[in-house]
Amino acid sequence: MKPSGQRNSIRVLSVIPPMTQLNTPYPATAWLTGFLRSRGVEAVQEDFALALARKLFSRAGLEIVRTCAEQTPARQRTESVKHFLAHGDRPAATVDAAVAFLQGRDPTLARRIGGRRFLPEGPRFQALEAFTAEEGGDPLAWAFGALGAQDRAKHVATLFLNDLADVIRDAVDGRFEFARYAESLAKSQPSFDPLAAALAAKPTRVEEILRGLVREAVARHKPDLVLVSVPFPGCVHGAFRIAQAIKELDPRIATVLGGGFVNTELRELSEPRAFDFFDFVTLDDGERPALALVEHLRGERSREQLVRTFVRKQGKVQFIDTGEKDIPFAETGTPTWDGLPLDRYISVLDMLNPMHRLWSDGRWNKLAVAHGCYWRKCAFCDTGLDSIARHESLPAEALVDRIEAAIAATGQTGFHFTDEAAPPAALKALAAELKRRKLAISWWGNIRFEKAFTPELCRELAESGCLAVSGGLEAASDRLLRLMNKGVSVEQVARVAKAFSDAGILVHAYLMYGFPTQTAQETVDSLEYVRQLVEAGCIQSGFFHRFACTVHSPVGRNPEKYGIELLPLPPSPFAKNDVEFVDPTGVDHAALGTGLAKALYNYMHGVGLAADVRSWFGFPVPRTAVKRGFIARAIRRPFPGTGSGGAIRRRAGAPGPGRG
Ligand code: B12
Ligand code: SF4
Repeated sequence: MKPSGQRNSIRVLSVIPPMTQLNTPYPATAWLTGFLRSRGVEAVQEDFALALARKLFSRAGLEIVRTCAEQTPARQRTESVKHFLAHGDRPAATVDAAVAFLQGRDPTLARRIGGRRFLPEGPRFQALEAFTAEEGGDPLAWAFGALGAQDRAKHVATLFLNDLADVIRDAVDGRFEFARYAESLAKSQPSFDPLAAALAAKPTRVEEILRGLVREAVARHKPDLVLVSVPFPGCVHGAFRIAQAIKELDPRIATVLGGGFVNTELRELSEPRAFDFFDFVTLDDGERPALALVEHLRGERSREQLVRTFVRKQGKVQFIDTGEKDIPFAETGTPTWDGLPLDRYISVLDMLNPMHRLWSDGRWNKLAVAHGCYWRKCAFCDTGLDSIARHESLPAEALVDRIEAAIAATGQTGFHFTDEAAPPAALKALAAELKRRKLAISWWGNIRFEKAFTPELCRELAESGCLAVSGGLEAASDRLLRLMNKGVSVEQVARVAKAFSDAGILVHAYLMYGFPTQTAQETVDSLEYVRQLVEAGCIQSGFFHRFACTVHSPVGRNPEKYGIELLPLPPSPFAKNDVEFVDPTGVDHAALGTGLAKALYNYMHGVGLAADVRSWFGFPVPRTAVKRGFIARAIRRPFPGTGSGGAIRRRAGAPGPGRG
């Protein structure tokens, strides 16, 4: 680190690097800024992901893109680039209007955009044509019906931005990509070499724009300490470019790296070159480590007294941790959105999956009902991480205080609870407190399909503003659910999901395939369960993820217990997370995955529900062993906890309700 000297007043700037979602700010800077302010620290924030997107998706931005596209040799021009150039001035002439529409600032443009004569169309629109034949010539009617003009236009404008993003990727910067939900992640980068090489290269035009934004922000805020948050692997490169730009401007500004990616993948960091960009790298919740850093820079704490922080000392990476306890969740303060341009976030509608839609469409205030997961036992999950393992609840009064403060600050009443699994007792208390204060909000988040979610509680949650819940049905097989210690059965999921659906709450199921020892028969059966769940109105949305073994999960720590053998990890001074394994079952999961995705996509649109599940795979698979009507019978049985509510009270605050 280049010492910044002792300063009494430390100004902290927290930043979100590109690319995160554009519809709403990623919450880390809001939480950290809110906390630091509550401790009297001068703290501000910037969202570079949004700022970069706004610069690029503008008339001026597209002029730059066009110059790069024209400079691309003709034979290297992709379809997207060719379309873009063929449209001449039209993309630049219409982009500001399309963005203003997606920001909700010009809703009357919906009819023109929805009419599909206004925005130029590139390859991304080809997917729509697949539906033309079925819908009598209107490819969007199947999704949005005759009405839904706003949604229809949102989808068209999103496809337009997707086309432009492809052009930027193909002609300007190969790394540029919208943040999207993916079935599985790109493998972690064990070596720092590719990142070091990319950072040593001349900045692309996209990176130049980012550097310009960094320069402006540093000039505006004059920070002493910059906290760079990296929630996902897709933000790593942007984060390092930001730190590089800061260090070039003023090496005395201390730079810190933290966030979900770091907490998950950099726990064993030993790569000294990372510290050419960052002075500090912290693990897990940021409140305590950031406060310690502020105190350090003020000269009130030595470097040896930092909390969960990697530093470089004499060329070697050293982990420093005084072992001080985290700030209790109830004392982390209320997030602040101050400084973020809340009316400029860009809602997109590119996935017609209803739950993914909530993730990328609309402005949601992000809070959590509790810290960590109260169950923390699932074998595939990173239960070794503090963000899951440390369960701490928050009294409903305190949560609703935060909700009220967020509404007052943002003027918006939509909430996404970012919990891994919000506890039923806490949600019940939340609903009661919202009712008591007569506070009208909308909210959604992750839950577990616990029996405690009785039809009665689901109705109370719906009344309190719950729009949607997502929860794990995972491999949808009772043998595998037991093996993975999920604590629910298929039957229980069906009944709880139905209770939510009957209350008018959208239900999304996280599904998994390729779990250790999963057979082709079990995969086919899981699809049959899913088919029946959709048919019976238990779930309206779902997504099949390919199982990935991580070093922090029970499977990664005890592979033999799950019948697999881990392949040795390459030496990894940098990121470490996924680990390859050999499953003696030898099933071709990749091939099965294609059929699962196709089937589920169609089911969510009410298509193909009557067909034999084997028909989705395109190659011979076993006939399902699941009885027809299994789910229909399960949901007819009386709900065990109906009307009691007592089961929930008994469990209040207790970790891990009993299994199934
Ligand atoms: C809610 C959630 C989602 C939601 C919403 C995401 C969003 N954009 O808002 C949805 C479901 C959409 C989602 C999607 C994905 N997610 Co997600 N998600 C979460 C979850 C459960 C909570 C995130 C959250 O909002 N937390 C609240 C904020 C405030 O916490 P935080 O960012 O961690 O910040 C705290 C600390 O990390 C620290 N901190 C943060 N930044 C900094 C910076 C500095 C300098 C310091 C000192 C401290 C610090 O302080 C903060 C306050 O304590 C986390 C797991 C978890 N429990 O954290 C996974 C997690 C972030 N997701 C993850 C992943 C992989 C994804 C996907 C890529 C999955 C996929 N297959 O597509 C996508 C990416 C989507 C995208 N690009 O936007 C991983 C990332 C791990 C990794 N390998 O990098 C996580 C960590 C889960 C995990 N362990 O596997 N996700
Ligand atoms: S319920 Fe969710 S967060 Fe909790 S251990 Fe299981 S998978 Fe992990």
